[in-house]
Amino acid sequence: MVTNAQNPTPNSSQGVAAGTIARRFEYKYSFKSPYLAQKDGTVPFFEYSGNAIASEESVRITPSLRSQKGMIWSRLVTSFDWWEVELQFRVTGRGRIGADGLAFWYTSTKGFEGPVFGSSDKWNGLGVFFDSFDNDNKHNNPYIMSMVNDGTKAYDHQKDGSTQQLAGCLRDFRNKPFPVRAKIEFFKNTLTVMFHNGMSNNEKEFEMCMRVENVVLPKNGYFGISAATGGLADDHDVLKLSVSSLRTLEDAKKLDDDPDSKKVLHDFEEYEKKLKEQKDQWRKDNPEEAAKKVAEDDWDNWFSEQDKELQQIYQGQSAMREVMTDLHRKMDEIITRQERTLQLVSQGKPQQGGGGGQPQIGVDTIRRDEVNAVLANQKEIVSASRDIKNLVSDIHGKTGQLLSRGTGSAQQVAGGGGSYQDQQALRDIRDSVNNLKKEFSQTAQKIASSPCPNSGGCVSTTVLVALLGVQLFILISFMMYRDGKEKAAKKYY
Ligand SMILES: [Ca+2]
Ligand SMILES: [Ca+2]
Repeated sequence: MVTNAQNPTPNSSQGVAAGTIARRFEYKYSFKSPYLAQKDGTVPFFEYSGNAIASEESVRITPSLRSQKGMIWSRLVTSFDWWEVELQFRVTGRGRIGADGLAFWYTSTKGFEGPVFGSSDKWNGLGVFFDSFDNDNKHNNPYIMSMVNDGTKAYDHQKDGSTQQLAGCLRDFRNKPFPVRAKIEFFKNTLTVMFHNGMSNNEKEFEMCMRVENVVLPKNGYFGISAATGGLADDHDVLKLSVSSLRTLEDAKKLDDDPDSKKVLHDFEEYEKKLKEQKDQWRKDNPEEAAKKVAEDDWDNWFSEQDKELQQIYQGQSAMREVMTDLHRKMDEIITRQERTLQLVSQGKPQQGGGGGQPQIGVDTIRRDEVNAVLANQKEIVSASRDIKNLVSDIHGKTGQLLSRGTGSAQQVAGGGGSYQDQQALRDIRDSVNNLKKEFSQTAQKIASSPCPNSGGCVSTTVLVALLGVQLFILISFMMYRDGKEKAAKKYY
């Protein structure tokens, strides 16, 4: 939908301070599922080539066959300076390792078929690469990186562009239960890439991948997505490319008064109407598929019956994550408060008054009992994290058992489903995760209610880091378990 220029979005997870920018959806540079492609296979305002195929659901940039290349480019060159792009895609393959990867482009001219993730080299502008295959054997793929080129540099494939990158982050984007997402924002020469790992469909779970200042890109350009496969192959499916132009509030106001802008809005409404008519017609023609589509929108239907336990684990993880984010925010608040207090204390340094030798301290002093309270609180948190540690090693042990049993009993248990013991162990893991969740919320509450008036005594960042580590650990344990199970399952094919 159109976000009107005068309504800045309250999204605070963005790189640029919220409330100071206005977004406007640019439909002529965007596509999204469902009803992405028209009946004749065209995608409005876009052109695709190579091995790319567009359907109502997505644009398959490459199918999972060897040596494929595909791309899709916006037909129009941009007419705005700053923008934000939300990209939603899936990279799926049967192997533990896939190739080659997917690239997002903003370049002064459209790319053509070439060696850089399906598109041409020596581009002028920005490339954000989702690089699946580890060419330089540094064990650091899948990797997300950005590279700016002025039209002279050749991408160093053998080194995964490691010496040419602007910035990057190590994130796995293959074979996720939900589509992964990236928000690529370019505002006032600052490039920000946020990434959503597709472990849930929770909008809030974007995390920072990179933020680079003083980035210079061509003033006008084309948006494109390309992908390639090599000896190994993945399906590269793009479900959504949503472009919004960004403006300062002042510029947005100016635009609002512009009669041309009103026309754009009117055109968009017309376009939306036409699209809706097409959708209604499609629903009438395909009532069964339409019903299926409604069902797919429901979270529950994303998982099969056997995967219900998995779903619970995902949901548990998601809830834990939210608590952690909350904790993090509270820690930030506490740190700010501490800094302020510190300042106050240093301003109110002992003054040698004429009366006695009694030093006067600023208004906000620390009393002994407060210090004691803080210390006690900290001790409690440390013991809580010790409990969490024990729980995690417990989970680890169970996962190990499960793994060995998974490979051992695979011969008897046909094609997945899992034995009774597997289910029991899974249930144990789930219970442990739930316990952990409870612990986290308790810890969060404790921190929130803690009297934390002054410097020195508060929860150290080490505790927070430890908590984050624990979270990571569970994820890894779970992955190990899942991989083990997958391996066992593969023996039947
Ligand atoms: Ca690579
Ligand atoms: Ca690499």
